[in-house]
Amino acid sequence: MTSQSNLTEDLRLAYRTCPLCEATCGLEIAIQNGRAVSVRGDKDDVFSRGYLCPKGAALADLHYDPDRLRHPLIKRNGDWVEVGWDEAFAAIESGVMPIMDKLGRDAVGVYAGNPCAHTMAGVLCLRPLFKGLRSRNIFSASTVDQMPKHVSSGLMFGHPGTIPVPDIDRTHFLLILGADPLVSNGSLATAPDWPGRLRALKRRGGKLVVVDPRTSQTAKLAHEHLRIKPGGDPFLLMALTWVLFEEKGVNPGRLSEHIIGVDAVRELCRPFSPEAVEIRTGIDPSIVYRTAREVASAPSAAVYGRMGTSTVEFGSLTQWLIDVVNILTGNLDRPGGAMFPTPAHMPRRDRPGGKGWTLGRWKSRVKGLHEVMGELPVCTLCDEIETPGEGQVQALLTVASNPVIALPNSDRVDRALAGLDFMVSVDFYLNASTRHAHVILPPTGPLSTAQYDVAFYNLSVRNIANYSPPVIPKPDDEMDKWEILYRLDMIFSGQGALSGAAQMDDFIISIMVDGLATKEGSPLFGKQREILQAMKDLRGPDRMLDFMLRTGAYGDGFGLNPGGLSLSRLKEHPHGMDLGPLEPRIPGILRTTSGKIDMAPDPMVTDVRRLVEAMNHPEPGSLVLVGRRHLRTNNSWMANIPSLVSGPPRCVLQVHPDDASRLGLADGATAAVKSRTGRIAVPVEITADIRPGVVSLPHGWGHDLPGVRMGVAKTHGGLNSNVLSDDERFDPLSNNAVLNGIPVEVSP
Ligand SMILES: Nc1nc2c(c(=O)[nH]1)N[C@H]1C(S)=C(S)[C@@H](COP(=O)(O)OP(=O)(O)OC[C@H]3O[C@@H](n4cnc5c(=O)[nH]c(N)nc54)[C@H](O)[C@@H]3O)O[C@H]1N2
Ligand SMILES: Nc1nc2c(c(=O)[nH]1)N[C@H]1C(S)=C(S)[C@@H](COP(=O)(O)OP(=O)(O)OC[C@H]3O[C@@H](n4cnc5c(=O)[nH]c(N)nc54)[C@H](O)[C@@H]3O)O[C@H]1N2
Ligand code: SF4
Ligand SMILES: [Mo]
Repeated sequence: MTSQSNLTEDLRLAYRTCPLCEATCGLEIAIQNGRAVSVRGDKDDVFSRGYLCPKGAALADLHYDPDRLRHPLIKRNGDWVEVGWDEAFAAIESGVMPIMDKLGRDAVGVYAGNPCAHTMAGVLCLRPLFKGLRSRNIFSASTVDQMPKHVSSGLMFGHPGTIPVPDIDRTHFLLILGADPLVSNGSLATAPDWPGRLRALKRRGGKLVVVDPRTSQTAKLAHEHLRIKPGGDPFLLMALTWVLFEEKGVNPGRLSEHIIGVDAVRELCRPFSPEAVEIRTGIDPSIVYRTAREVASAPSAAVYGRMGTSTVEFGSLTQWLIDVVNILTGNLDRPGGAMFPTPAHMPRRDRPGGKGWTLGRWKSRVKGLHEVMGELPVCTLCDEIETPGEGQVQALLTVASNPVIALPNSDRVDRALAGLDFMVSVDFYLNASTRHAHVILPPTGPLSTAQYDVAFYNLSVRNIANYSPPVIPKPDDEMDKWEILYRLDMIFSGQGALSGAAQMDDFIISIMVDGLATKEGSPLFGKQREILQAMKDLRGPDRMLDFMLRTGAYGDGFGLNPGGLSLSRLKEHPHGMDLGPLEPRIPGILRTTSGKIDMAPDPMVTDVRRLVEAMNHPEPGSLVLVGRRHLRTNNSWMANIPSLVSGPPRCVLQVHPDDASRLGLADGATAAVKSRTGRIAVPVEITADIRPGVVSLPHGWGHDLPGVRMGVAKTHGGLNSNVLSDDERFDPLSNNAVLNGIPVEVSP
C-alpha cells in the first residue's frame, strides 16, 4: 500500500468490517506501535463509502475496555478467580457432564444471543455445537426478534432463510412499518448509511411513508407518517390487500405463473375493509385507499417491516401480509421492489422446488410450544428451568447473550438463572446475566478476530463480499470464539475437556466437503482429497468460508470456474468486492414442494380467524408500552463505553402531553410503570412525538446490579424495560415474544 510510505514507520492502516450492527460498514483503523489509535469510516469501502456511526467509531474503545474479560473466570465460594483455559474447560466438564449423565441431554440448555449472528464463529460453529449437544432445549434471541419473518418465508418460499429485502437504492416508493433504520441502521435489510440512501430516494423523486406510533427519526425524514395504533399493522396490511382486490390493483406480473393461493387471499381479506379496520389502526380509511393505490401504481414499490411488526401478537401474519402486498403488486423479485440477494458464500439455485418447510417437529416440555428452526421460544425458557421433572433444564450455556436484560419478564429470568445448578457463559463481560455463571469463557477482542458477515450478506441490498483478517494479532493466551465453541462441543459430545478444537474443526469441515463430494451428479463428486488439500493452510471459520465461497454463486469451484472467487482472491480486496445490484431469483430460489410461492399457507389461513376475532373484539383501551432504540446503544452491551453513554440519560419514558396531564405526570419527574409482570420507576419525558395512549421506553438498560463488573455501565444503569414485558404474550405461529404493545399502568 503506497499510502503507507509517507506515514511514520510504526503507523499503519488496516481495514475491517464493523461487526456491531447489520449495516456492515467498512472501518479504517490506524494502528501505531501495535495499538489501534483511531477508527474512521473507510472511504474506499465498496458498500459504505466512508459512512460510520458512533458505535463503529468506538470499536477500539470496546477492544481496549479494561472491564472486557481476557481470560476465563471460575466462581469459587462466591468469588471470581482467573484461571487458565484447560482448567476452565475441565471445570465445565465436571460441572455439566454429571448433570447430563444423570438427567439426560435435555437437562442442558443453550441460549444464544444476537452477537452470534455477527461473527463467523457464531454463524458457522454454533450449529455443530447444537448437534453435538443433542438437547431439545436450544433457545436464541431469534424468538425476541425476527422469528415471525422466518415462519412467513419458510411457509411461502419453502425456506426460512429466503427473506426478501427492500431494494432501497432503486425503489420509487418505500413503505416502512415498525422500523427505525435511521437509528437502528437497518435490520433484515443490510445497508450502510440508511440516512444517505433514504435521502437519495427522496432526491430521485421517490416517496417514503413510515408507519409507526412514534414520530421516529425515520418518520421525521418521511414524506408521510401514519401514526398507527400499536398492533394495528396486520389490519392495515389486510385493508391494503382488500383495496388492491377491490380496485383491480392486483397485478403480480411475471410472478403470476409462480404463485398459488391468490383466490384464498382474496377471501381472507374480505372482512378487512379500510373502514372496518379503523378501530384497530387509528388510520383514516381515505389514507388507506390512497396508499394502496400508490403502492399499486408506483413504477416500483417495496413494503418493509421490522421490530414493531415482528415482536407483536400477530407477528407472523404481519410478516406474511407484507410479502402478500409485495407479490400482489408485482413488486417481489423486481428491481426497486423486495428482492432476494445472491450472496457469495451460497450456491446459486436454478431449479425451483424442494422438500418444503415445516415447523413443530417437537414441543417444549412444560407449555407444549412448538419448535421453529430447531429451537424453542425464549418466552418459555424460565418454565423449562423452573419446572421440576424429566428434561428440566438444570445447566445452561449462554453464548453472546444477556437474557436478564433482553428477555421478557426479566425479574423472573434473573431468578431462574440464579437457581441453575450450573451455568457457563461465553462472553467478554461480567454483566447482568453472566454474573450467574459458574464459568465465563471470554473470546478474544473484536479487533483480534477475522470478519465476513456470513449472516448479513444474505440480507444485503447489494451483493457484497468483504473479508477482514484480524487487525491486532490475538495474544497467545486468548482464545478465538470458534476454538471455545469447538472445545465445548468436544466436551458435550463426550470427547473430553482436554481435546483441542482442531479435531472438531477437521471433523466439521470433512462433513461439509462430503456433503458435496459424495453427491452423485455433483461436479465435485469424489474430490474430497483435492478439496481438503486446496484448503490445507486454513483452519476454523476461515476454512469453512473458503469452501463456501469457492462452491458459492461466484466461486472458482475448486478449479471448475477459473478466475472465480475464493478466500485468497477476496483477501486481495481489503475494501470489499461489489458483486452488483440484486437480481431476480424467482423461480430458482423457491423450495416449496410445488416449486411455487404459497400465498395462503395453512397456518396463516388458520391464524386469520384470530385476527378477525381481534378486530371484532378489541381489547378495552388502556395505555400500551412500545420500545425504541438509540443510535448510541446496541441492545444491552455497549453501555460500558464512555463515548456511547455520555450526555443526557436516554432511558426515559416518553409520554404524550395529553396522557401526561391526564395522569398528572411532569416532565423530568419519576413515574411508576406497572404491568402484569413487574413494576419500575423511570424518569418521564413529555413529548408530542408519540401517539396518545402509547408510552415508549428503550430496552437494554438496567446494569446496576450486584456483582456486575462494568464500571461505566453501572453508573449509567438505567431501568430494565423487560421487567414489564410479559412472557405469556407471544405470537402463536412463531412463538416470538411480544415486546411491543404491552398494557401498562402509569402513575406519578
Ligand atoms: N423490550 C425489548 N426487548 C428486546 C428488544 C426490544 O426491542 N425490546 N430487542 C430484542 C432483540 S431484537 C434482540 S436481538 C435481543 C438481544 O438479546 P441478547 O443477544 O440476549 O442480548 P445483547 O444485549 O445483544 O447481549 C449480547 C451479549 O453478548 C456479548 N458479546 C458481544 N460480542 C460478543 C462476541 O463477539 N462474542 C461473545 N461470546 N460475546 C459477545 C455481550 O457482552 C453481551 O453480554 O434483545 C431483545 N430484547
Ligand atoms: N443503535 C442501535 N442499533 C441497533 C440496535 C440497537 O440496540 N441500537 N439493535 C439491533 C437489533 S438487534 C435489531 S433487531 C434492529 C432493530 O431494528 P428496527 O426494527 O429498525 O429498530 P427499532 O428501533 O426497534 O424500531 C421499531 C419501531 O417500531 C415502532 N413500533 C412499536 N410498536 C409498533 C407497532 O405496533 N406498529 C408499528 N408500525 N410500529 C411499531 C417503534 O416505535 C420503533 O420506532 O436494530 C439493530 N440496530
Ligand atoms: S452503522 Fe452499524 S456497522 Fe456501521 S459503524 Fe455503526 S454499528 Fe458499525
Ligand atoms: Mo435483534
